[in-house]
Amino acid sequence: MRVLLQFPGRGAADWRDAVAAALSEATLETWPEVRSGPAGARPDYALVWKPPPELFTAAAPTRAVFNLGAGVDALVAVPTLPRDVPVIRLEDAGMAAQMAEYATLAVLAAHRDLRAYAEAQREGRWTPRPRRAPEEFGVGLLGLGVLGRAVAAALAPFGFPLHGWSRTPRTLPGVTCHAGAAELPAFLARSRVLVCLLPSTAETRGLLDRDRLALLPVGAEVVNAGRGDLIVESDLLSLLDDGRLGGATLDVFRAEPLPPTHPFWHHPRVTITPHVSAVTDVGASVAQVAAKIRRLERGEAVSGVVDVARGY
Ligand code: NDP
Ligand code: OXD
Repeated sequence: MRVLLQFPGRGAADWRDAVAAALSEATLETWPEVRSGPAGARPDYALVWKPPPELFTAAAPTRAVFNLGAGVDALVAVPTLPRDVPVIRLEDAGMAAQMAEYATLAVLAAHRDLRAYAEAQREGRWTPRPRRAPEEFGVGLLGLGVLGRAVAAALAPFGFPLHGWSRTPRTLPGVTCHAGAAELPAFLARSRVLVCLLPSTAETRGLLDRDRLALLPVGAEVVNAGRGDLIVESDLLSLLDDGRLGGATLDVFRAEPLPPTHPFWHHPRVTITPHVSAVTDVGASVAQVAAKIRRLERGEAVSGVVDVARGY
């Protein structure tokens, strides 16, 4: 079995070592090194993260493409992506627990008014604020996939009314589920904190524009850990500036790294993290990919197969 691994930047050696150990029976090649070797057989499997188009032109896999991340927006945008083999993404692989922590941190900070207390501290003001009952503080989960469901489970003990929104109707214990465009306004109106965990697709890009963000309760907090292009950034900024929205906790951005001159950097109501809400765990990811390759080799079905036309 031939496996081609491509992982850009820091961490490439860790991936190579982990794949070599987990799939010791495979002949492992790496991109771009494989390009300068003798032209050989096509790989059976390609394990990639944001691959360049030339990779599939030079070495299209015959069995499957594995995306070394949960979101496949960068991969499905590659024009040379083979259409005759399945594209398989990471499911959880150590990310769900991290995302649950990140979202819980942001929701609790919003519920306990930490932004207002930080401002009071900067001004040397001792200003207690009234307690807010959790049962009156709705939390909206935009996306009820692997990560959205983990966040729902983590938030359950705190007593916030939980609302969820997905493309297809879902049933989740303790979550009032909404689905489709028609149910989005009612969902947004109940979301005192909105946690965005949608993939970036043709349908979701720019979803959170001024009109939709304005449906959130006054003072709402927006938490985005899905993809930056779900939000129209200028609309978010103007709603923060005029006080319609209370704050934003942002892990993902249209341009990453966030450009130094971007107004988010110094906005008093914006908290920034550099796309670290759920980092890829090399060991868990490679173990998942290796297990799926073995299933495919036995002719068995695997989960996490991406609908490329749908975009996730
Ligand atoms: P899943 O595919 O498991 O879940 C996606 C969810 O989004 C599903 O509930 C799906 O609905 C819903 N959805 C998709 N399109 C629409 C739409 N048009 N309207 C309404 N709902 C929609 O993905 P994961 O939970 O594993 O990951 C979600 C995203 O999180 C990734 O795509 C990635 O962009 C991001 N991510 C960010 C990380 C970070 O560090 N910031 C780390 C990992 C992932 P349905 O249930 O009906 O299919
Ligand atoms: C992912 C990510 O999609 O790290 O896995 O954002």
